Amino acid sequence: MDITALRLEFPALGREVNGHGLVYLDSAATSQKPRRVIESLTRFYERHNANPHRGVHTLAEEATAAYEGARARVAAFVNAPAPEALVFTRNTTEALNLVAFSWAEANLRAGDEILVTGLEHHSNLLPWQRAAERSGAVLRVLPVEDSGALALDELEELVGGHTRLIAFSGMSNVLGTIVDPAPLVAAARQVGAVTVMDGAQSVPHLRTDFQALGVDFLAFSGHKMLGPTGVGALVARPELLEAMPPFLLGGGMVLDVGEQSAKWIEAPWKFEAGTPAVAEAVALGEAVAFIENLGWDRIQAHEESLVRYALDSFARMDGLRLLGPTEPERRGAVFSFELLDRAGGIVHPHDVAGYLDQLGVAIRAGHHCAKPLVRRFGAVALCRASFYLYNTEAEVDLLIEALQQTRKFFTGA
Ligand code: C6P
Repeated sequence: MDITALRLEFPALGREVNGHGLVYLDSAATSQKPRRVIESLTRFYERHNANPHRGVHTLAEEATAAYEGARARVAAFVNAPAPEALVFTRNTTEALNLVAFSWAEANLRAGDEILVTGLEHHSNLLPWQRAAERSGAVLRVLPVEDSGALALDELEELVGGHTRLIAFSGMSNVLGTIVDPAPLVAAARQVGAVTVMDGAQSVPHLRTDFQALGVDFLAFSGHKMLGPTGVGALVARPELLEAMPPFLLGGGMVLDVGEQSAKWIEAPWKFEAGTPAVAEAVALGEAVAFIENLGWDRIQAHEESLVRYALDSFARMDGLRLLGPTEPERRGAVFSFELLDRAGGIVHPHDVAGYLDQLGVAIRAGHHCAKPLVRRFGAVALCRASFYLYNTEAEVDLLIEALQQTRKFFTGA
């Protein structure tokens, strides 16, 4: 992959920050966008802007065709069974809430059980806490081992006749752990439970085949995979979507409305009440075309070699505690760590991130919206560097140099 040429397609990567060329290592929070995606937003607003599914004039027809074309493109990208199996949402969070409200309202009863894992982002935990509260169901948690892997040997004990739903993320946004859905899907099938996969971190980095995975629901966000903010997706088995009541109610999702009652249109449109993020959906279609043109084999090979290189580099650095799997094949390019002083104390992650920013290096610091997981590893906050297809080994070197300088500044080490 010609990374130098590729990087030129991302205008933001050419920026200077505090007198240094930007080293952007925060793609797990949101990725940068290629010019092709940015231009597709402008093109839509300049030429085709209208409200889809609500008009017969030319621009309205064009907007509808562009929006539905984007649905077909994004659905094919994850091998959904049909375009109609994909509901456009604002992001992963909204997609997961949709399931936790709509599916749960129709299916969960007191005494039922929901299983989540200890790796979850708040977006795949809080909606299930609420669903449990509302229905009287019990929320159980599959623990995480010290290695960052799920404690799968506890699955048999935690999944039983009362389990109705298993929710898990495809890749941890903190530890980088890649989760194999197969044992979770198999356990759910044995007891007739449904599975919900949070693909916020996995879909941008790993080829994803919804049908081959065998999950029932898959959620992801456009903005973490080169697309714009404000659009994401829920992919689901069509028969589940058909049986679920709508989550939000309003314009664009009704067959008929009386003063006291209403009837819905079919899925996915019954879940898309109100004017959708049309330009953003179209731009997400451009983002997936960009990824497909690059090719998954090349993208994954590049990221795998970055993971190996970064793991070696972190291992050679003094005073750094890295969390998550140490085997490169079991993790993505998301690295959470602590910088230690000579007495084994911790340099506060916000100090580290602030100092790195002075050197042009953008990382994230904090609890990464996964407080129970961060606490599980004895921390309240962590530094996190996350890489994507446009990052280079030279940027790993720049990060390590900048971290050494940071450690020296704060600890004298
Ligand atoms: N994680 C991060 O810096 P939204 O915000 O809805 O697009 O995605 C939510 C979400 C859900 N699951 C996982 C595993 C995630 O990593 C995220 C978003 C960002 O780690 C922002 S907190």
